[in-house]
Amino acid sequence: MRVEVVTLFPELIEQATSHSIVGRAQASGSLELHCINPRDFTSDRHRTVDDYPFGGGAGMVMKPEPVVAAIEAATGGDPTIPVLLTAPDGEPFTQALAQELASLPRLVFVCGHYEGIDERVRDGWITRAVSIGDYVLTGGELAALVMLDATVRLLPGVLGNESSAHEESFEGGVLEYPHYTRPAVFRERGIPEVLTSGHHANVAKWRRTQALVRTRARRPDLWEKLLPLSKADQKLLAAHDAQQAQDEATASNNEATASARAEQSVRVDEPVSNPV
Ligand code: 6GU
Repeated sequence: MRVEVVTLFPELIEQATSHSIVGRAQASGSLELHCINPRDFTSDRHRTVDDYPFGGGAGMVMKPEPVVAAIEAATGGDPTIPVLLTAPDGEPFTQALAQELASLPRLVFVCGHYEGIDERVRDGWITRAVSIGDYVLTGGELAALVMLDATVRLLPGVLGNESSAHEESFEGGVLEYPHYTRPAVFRERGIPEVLTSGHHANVAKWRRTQALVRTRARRPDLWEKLLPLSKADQKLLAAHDAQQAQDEATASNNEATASARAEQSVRVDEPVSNPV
């Protein structure tokens, strides 16, 4: 996959993509990444890329000429290459969009800056605007990096273990199950027994149960979309909830017993008042 990033801060993109998995994806040829700086497409002495907003108001707006020239350099004028603008008012970036992007041979990210980009650029040269969440960043570079990272890890051969891209949170609409590694006891904390049982089917059931329970507890929005559950999932969840209820009953019973014992021992220890 070939990706062009139109950015006023190419060093930020280059630095962040030169390490780890995205760095390796470039070294192996799975990803070809280029940065294009709108500042290189200015013709004035100050290499001006922004200007005051028509109508007044706070902040600066990115001038259309250098950005469009940079986009045209990025696409080479090929109108079939999607051009994504990072913008807080864009459509939400999701795992599904990452999958879609990962299937493309080429892609251009345009990193918005200052108060925004001249609306005519959006109208004429942007395929879609995308946001990474409901908060405002100082610039689009970190958002583009987030989207690029989520996309690149889905490219064939980029992750060592092909299944790890598919077992994770959001694939299949559930959060991921908990993970443990050695030592089996860390600072008096053990691990779920099933994981050392060697019983692969039970491990798979436990993991699926944990994924379901976590999704229900932490992400009611995802949970709603998961309903109705399959018969198999219903069974796992019912067994989990029954066990949980039993554990809670046992715990509260133990607590009652302990406090009754404590009560009794207090009575025994109480100084006996002198009989009249
Ligand atoms: Cl894509 N850009 C900016 N500037 N802020 C954001 C964003 C994008 N997504 C969330 N906040």
